[in-house]
Amino acid sequence: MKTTRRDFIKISSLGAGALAVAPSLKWLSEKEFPTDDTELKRTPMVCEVCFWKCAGWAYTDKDGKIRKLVGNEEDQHSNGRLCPRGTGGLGMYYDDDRLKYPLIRVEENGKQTFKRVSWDEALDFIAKKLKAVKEKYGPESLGLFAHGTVAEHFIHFTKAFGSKNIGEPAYAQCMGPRMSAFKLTYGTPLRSPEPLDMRNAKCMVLIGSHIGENMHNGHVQEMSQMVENKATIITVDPRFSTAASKSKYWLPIKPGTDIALLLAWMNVLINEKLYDKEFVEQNTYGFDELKAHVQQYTPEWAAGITTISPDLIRKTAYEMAAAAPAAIIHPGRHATWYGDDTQRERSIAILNALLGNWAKKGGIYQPEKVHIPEFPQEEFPKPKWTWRDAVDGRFPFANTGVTNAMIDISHPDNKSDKKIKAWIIIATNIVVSIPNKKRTLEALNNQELVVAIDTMPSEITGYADVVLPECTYLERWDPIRTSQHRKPAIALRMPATNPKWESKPSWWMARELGLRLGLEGFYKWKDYKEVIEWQLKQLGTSLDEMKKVGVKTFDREYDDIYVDGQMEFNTNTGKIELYSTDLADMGFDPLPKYTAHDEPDPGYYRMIYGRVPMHTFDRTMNNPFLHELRKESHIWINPTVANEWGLKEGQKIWLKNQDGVVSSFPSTIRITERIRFDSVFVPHGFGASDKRLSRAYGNGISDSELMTKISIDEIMGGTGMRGNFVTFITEDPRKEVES
Ligand code: MGD
Ligand code: SF4
Repeated sequence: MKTTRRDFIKISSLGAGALAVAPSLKWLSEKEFPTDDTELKRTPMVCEVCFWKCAGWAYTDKDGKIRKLVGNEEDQHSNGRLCPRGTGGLGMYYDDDRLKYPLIRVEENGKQTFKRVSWDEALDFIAKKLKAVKEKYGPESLGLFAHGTVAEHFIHFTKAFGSKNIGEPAYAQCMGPRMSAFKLTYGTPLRSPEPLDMRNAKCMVLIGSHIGENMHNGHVQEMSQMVENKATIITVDPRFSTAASKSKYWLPIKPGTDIALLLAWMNVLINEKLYDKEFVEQNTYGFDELKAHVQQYTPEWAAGITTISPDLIRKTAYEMAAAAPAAIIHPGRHATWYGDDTQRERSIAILNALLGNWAKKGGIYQPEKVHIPEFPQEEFPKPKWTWRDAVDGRFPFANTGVTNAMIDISHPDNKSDKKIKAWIIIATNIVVSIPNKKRTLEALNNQELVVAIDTMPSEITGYADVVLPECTYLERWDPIRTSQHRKPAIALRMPATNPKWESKPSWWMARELGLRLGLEGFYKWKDYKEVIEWQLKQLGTSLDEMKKVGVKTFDREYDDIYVDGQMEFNTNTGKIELYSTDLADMGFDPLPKYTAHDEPDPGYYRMIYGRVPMHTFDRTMNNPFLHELRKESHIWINPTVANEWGLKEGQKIWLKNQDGVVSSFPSTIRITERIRFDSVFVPHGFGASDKRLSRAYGNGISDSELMTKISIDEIMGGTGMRGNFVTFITEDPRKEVES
């Protein structure tokens, strides 16, 4: 099979119409919006606008039009209230830019374009290509990139096909270091939603985690409760974030030096005997080694590195100690910063242990979740190799597939016989979410088949051979939501209305492909609803009941949400490993150390990035309602820097990074004391480059584009992205090129 370079198809003839027609918001007018809920039918839903997965209700009118989305009162994730993004989620359904039909890349008059095809044509094409790839390279040569709930349908398909090469940016570009660090320290990765007993906490440290801007619904609510309770919040951030504005202490740390601060806090707690002695004696391993190790990391030493005064370091350590065990160092979520991220997360894990907050009220509680029984099927075949066998022993503590390792295995410079040769990409925009787009595209062009399954024509679809339009979460069945919480619970997502245009749910696509590839044994059902009905029955409930309640909460199996005394941990020593025996065995530092990171050249500033409350990554940027709330990114610049450069509030500028990469689009600047002089803040998700996204296209600077320097965390494979530096360009750089 020949692989050709895939030109990015910016706009197909099919998409052209959508460019001109922005969806009407008129239907939201008061006159049209029924105020009497009795006219509306309600259907249980689980929000997919972000990973928090709040459960709620979709209200539909007699014409099948979805009118509003609200939270389910019984749901622990939302407590009956959706966040603004969740409420605006129906914009995803109404977006006229949505993918409407299956598309196949063809060449016409020497130019690549997409041709509208039938579902049969698209699926037959994919099945034929997958068969050929399997025969030539083996089933393991299929790689899956996935994100969100729908990932499950194609994980099932990929395993049935015979491959376990499955990766999610939600791991190696997000919370992977945290999961690995907690697994190494406590024997369990801290999963989502993070079991933090914030509503009972007396003190919380947010270190690079900006609750309020990252809008993790349940946590935002619990943090509000903390503010009401007058609990002490300590925010460590180079930026005065919304969370910082609600905090007693803001520590404007020099970016990249967080480990130094964490080590100095350990030094104070240990040397001033403020740690929980009894807890540490009963439950931890390696305290003496830790004590000796942190002697060098005094607050005075850390002050020179972090720019936080020794007094403030001590004072904040005393605050934590006074509140312990009802004190939490929040482990954060997007943790892939500088390449030593597992060690930073280990420092956080260790500090929590010194506060003795594991399984304590106001600390980290013990969650429970419902185990959903598997629908009867054949056993998955055992692959001959996985990505782990192809990376020469790197990333030994990765808990799951490492996307960037999969890209390496897919790349033309991979000389081993273990190769990925076909990609399925579902619900993840990997050219934006995985840094180093150039390498991703080189690997993509080395594939014999690239399939993108999305609801929107996001950038990645422009590089696919086949684009399959998925209907939104409001139009389909999906796996029953089960996630850990104070009480185990399940929630139902079912269609509130029919799929628009020719979009289909991914369970249907996966099954249809499976049947074409002889995988009937893994699809012993016709409709996913059957699977859900069967599972609900095993759990002692029914579809009828779930349609009425949406969320069903069960009693806990164990009465151990909080535990006193000695506990057993799933580590080599059975204890919380302050000193990690696993890391020592594999030649990594068993105790976290501070390492200095590169500094910017004069005239350059560290690019830090983060969230805005009304958007989730880039997935919501084209949503007509959320776009109305926040259209453009604003680059935060300190007034001293702005003066030096003669920059004015509201001016549009371009950014150039240390490798000479210039942003495709400009952004408006915001001059504010709320950011340090050595950093520039770029909100993530803006600056879409696909014109088919008629609202999101070109609206600001894409942080991803400027991330050409990546620091790999060898412990688990995460891609540190905060080592990039930027400078300012005030004149349109394209004009210079044109003239
Ligand atoms: P999203 O941008 O939310 O996630 O990055 P991604 O995995 O790319 O969504 C990706 C795609 O899902 C969109 O194209 C959207 O249209 C599609 N989609 C939405 N709903 C559905 C659906 O129901 N079905 C299908 N098939 N598709 C759907 C997230 C990742 O990015 C994460 S988790 C983090 S924490 C990192 N954050 C980050 C950052 O802050 N900056 C930079 N530069 N990169 C980052 N990468 C990581
Ligand atoms: Fe939806 Fe908001 Fe909940 Fe995320 S936090 S699942 S966007 S309601």
